[in-house]
Amino acid sequence: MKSALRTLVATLVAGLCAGGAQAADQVNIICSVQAEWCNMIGSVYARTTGTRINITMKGSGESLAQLIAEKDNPKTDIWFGGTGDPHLQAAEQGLTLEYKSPSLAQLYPWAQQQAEQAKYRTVGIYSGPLGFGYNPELLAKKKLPVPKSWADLLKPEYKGDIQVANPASSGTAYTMIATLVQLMGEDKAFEYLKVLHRNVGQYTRTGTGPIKAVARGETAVSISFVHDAPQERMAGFPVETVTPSEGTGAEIGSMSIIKGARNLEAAKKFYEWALTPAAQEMAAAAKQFQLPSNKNAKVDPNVPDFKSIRFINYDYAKYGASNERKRLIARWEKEVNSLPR
Ligand code: S7P
Repeated sequence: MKSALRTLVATLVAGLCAGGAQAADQVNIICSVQAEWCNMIGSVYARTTGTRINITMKGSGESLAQLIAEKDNPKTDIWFGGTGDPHLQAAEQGLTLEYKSPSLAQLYPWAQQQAEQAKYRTVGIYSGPLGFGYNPELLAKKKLPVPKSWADLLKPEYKGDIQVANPASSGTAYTMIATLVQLMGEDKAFEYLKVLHRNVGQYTRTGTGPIKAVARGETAVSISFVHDAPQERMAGFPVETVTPSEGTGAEIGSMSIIKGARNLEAAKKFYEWALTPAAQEMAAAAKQFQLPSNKNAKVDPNVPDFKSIRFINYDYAKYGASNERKRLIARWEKEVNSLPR
């Protein structure tokens, strides 16, 4: 792994030198992927370009809240990663800058479509399917079957054994609500969420919390992105994943330049670099297994096999719209989260 990283750094240095890249000042990044990936891109880019990289780590929902709070005096230049819906919402609210990358043609259609829908105020950098994480040892101990469908999660035997994040703070949990609404129709989805609520032991703040809890035996089942499991398995924890038989949604993890960025030119250089295959391959080097958006990036064998998953036709434009997102989260707070468990 170390020698692979050395080769990657050497390739990047060579590429940047050949392109005549100059050291820029600094880039302030809010990073919404996991810490290992944030740290790797930050330190590799800083070392190879001399740019000072300041990273703040936050989940997607919380990043959007920070950018709204900073609107009149932005302290952030780039928002890297996190579920696509809040990036679309930020675009719609004029928090992010229109920028049409010359590399767009190298990206998969879903990543280009994310950019077009946002009028080029964001771009897709990875994708990953929503599913369930489970701890096979804990399920066996509790004599519980592996849940295979959304319907299974409502069975009383899972009471208290399911974790999912709170959609008010988490883009992952919002992806779940939007997926269920598209799969079942809105009223049925809310009936579903009310019954699911009885089985939820804890709503976590961040989207990655539940699968970490599963891995550590704190809960048996989570609703999570399935690409977040291999890293836990590699650390020796017992965690498996499954995607629901009725169909599921996928995130388009995105990246945006902040409108009013104080380090705009440096931010654009970082943005271009982050779309290159070499930069995107760093996800797997940091044990993060989303599907990269650049068609030329190598796909690690741990990346979920999209062809074997039943996907809904997720309407990113509709569910990334500010009013829709706010309305669905408010409805969840009022009709679901207020109920006793
Ligand atoms: O890096 C793992 C991942 O699941 O976390 C991102 C996101 O920050 C989750 O945010 P929330 O805490 O708001 O749910 C995902 O985009 C990414 O795949």
